[in-house]
Amino acid sequence: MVALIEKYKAFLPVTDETPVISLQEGNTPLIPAPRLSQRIGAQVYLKFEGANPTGSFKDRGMTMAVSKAAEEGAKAVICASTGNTSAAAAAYAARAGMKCIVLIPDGKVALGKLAQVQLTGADVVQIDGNFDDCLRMVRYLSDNYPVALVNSVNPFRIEGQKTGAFEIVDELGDSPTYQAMPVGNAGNITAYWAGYKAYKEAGKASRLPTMLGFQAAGAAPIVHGAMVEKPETVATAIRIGNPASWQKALTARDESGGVIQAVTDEQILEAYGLLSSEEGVFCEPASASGVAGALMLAEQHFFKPDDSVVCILTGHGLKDPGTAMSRSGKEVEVLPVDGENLAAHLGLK
Ligand code: AN7
Repeated sequence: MVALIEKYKAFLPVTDETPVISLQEGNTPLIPAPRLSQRIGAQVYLKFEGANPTGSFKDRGMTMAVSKAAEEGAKAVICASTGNTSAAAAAYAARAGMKCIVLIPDGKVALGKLAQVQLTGADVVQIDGNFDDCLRMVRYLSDNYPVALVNSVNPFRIEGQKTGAFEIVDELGDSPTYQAMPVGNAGNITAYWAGYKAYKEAGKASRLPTMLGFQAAGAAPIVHGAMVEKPETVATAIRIGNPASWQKALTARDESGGVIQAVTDEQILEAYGLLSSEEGVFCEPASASGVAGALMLAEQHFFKPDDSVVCILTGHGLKDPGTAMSRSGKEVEVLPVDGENLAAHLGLK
């Protein structure tokens, strides 16, 4: 195994002097999805970013951001987060021997993410506000105190996240026709678009994909063209009302001839369930919003049978056990140790 930074060195702003802080991130599976392909009427692949070391795509950006912070001599990093950024920052900071400070919105971070961060010993503070308030605070603190900001406003984060696009092209042999993904703070759509463009320029891809971004209906500032004061969605990872990379997301959309649309919580949960029950792939709710969006577009006969559609599943399902339990709507029963009774109960006889 080779660190992401080493593998894609030629496309990243690193030198031989850059210390590589790596957890062997990247190289995530691109899983063909036959049942979804049938539903959508195109060739659907799932880029399962949950397979990264901290369980989300954030590791791609964080290996870069923390390596560059180490190169610059930083002793501490700070981030605002809906959960996944903090899990990645805390892990890579631990690896680098740096202090990590995390600001999270009050009560809205999924349990798995909080558990990960807590065990690293990072300084975690809940803010009496939402993600956007947290981001304002970490900008203030990093502007005024000696601590490196590792949110995606840090350009090295975007650089690292471009590698997701590189891997897809390396595996498919070219860019897919479409890429569908969730949009929160809009760093990832910005990064993927930059990655595809860089690869095309280098002659590694012959074409660019059309970018399809999806926000949760209760947190869809880019779709509505207006900040959302109190964003709300079951997909807490993308509960963001004022995305930092707003303009860059519009550029990715417009240059690629794509769309950024809203999907409801019910559409997100429906796609989340289908991914699990029909494809055996367990992602977190926010990650399912790209698939929900592709399903919605398919209803309008948007895709052609030969189109390839890569859906980025940004985070692992284990990040948010609470939503999985409540969506299943089932209690696990306790029955006596009795073979015939079990057979009857399970419909085997
Ligand atoms: C699973 O962790 O913003 O549009 O603070 O965790 O690049 O923000 C997470 C975002 C999609 C949206 N899917 O990506 C954070 C945070 C998952 C996420 C997004 C996030 P961006």
